[in-house]
Amino acid sequence: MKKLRFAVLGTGFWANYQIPAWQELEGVELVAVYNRTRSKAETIAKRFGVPRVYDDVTELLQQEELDFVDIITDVDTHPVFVKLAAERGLDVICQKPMASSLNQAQAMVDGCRQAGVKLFIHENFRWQAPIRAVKKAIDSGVIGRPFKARVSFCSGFPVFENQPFLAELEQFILTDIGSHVLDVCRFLFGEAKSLYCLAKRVNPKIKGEDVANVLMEMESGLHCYAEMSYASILEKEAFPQTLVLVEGEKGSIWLTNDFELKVTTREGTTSEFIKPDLYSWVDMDYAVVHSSIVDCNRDILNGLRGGTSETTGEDNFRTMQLVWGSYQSAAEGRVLIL
Ligand code: 89Y
Repeated sequence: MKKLRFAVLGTGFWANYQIPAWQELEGVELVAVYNRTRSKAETIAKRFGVPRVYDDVTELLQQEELDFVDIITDVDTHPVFVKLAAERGLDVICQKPMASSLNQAQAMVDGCRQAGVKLFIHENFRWQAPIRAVKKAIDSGVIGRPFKARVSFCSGFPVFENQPFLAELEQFILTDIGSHVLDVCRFLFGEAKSLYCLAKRVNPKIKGEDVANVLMEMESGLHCYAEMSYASILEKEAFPQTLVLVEGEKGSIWLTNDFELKVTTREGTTSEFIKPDLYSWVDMDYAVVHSSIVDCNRDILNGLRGGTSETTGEDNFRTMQLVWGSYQSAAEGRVLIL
């Protein structure tokens, strides 16, 4: 099978993991990297054996013969890079969060559709092994029909040390973590029909909100509480785990700290540990996220090759509606009917 040739745009923190995750897969070839600071692109190219380096995106797109681009830049540049790639007829993968407004996200989806190219969003949390195990347990029917759930990402991890620009975002936790957590809610429980959000900033040194609580009624009737915080000093620091409690008519499923998955019915509780694959290149602080990048990329590669993929632009737009709907609900202090 012909290898798909691609370029990576953006060589910051996440490129250090997305590139080796691609290198775990057959059938793709990374031929060039771009960064506006050339030396950063050179460092990454050297580390991962990438043949060519650019500090001008247009020049890269003119010079290289590509099948797709993987955009791993900060959110502000997503619309412009997606547009440039789509205009050249290239399929596009774009890092989450898709865009810094719902209008921009809509324009990206529409633009790619009109250009006849595929758009995928690199949304990896739903690909984490423990989250997949929760989904499998729900689908097995062991707890019966789920009626209530809590999906939590609450941490005191010094996230601004690795990703300093996060402290500068006017809209922080709902875009950065909400885009993951609300996507996990959709993956596990389907679409939401209403939501109510409360948000606040606790850390005075950052610009945006670092606490958000979103209560949704899903189309199935399930009540889903998504809580996220980077101001939580807890007995057990869980970063970067998403903890999930699902209650059903016949029992409950609890994904708790250290990847422990417990299933409780009237007969008692069973427990197993769903650990992520530990590739040599993962940063142990982020292991469960970094490992899931391989599975996310594999699924997108299937989509690029003409099969299906879960995290298309259209699908992720629905997650974006929850993110931006949460801001609207918090600002207006009301339940939003979706
Ligand atoms: O940017 C975020 C992400 O995608 O996963 C965790 C993170 O690095 C910090 O919140």
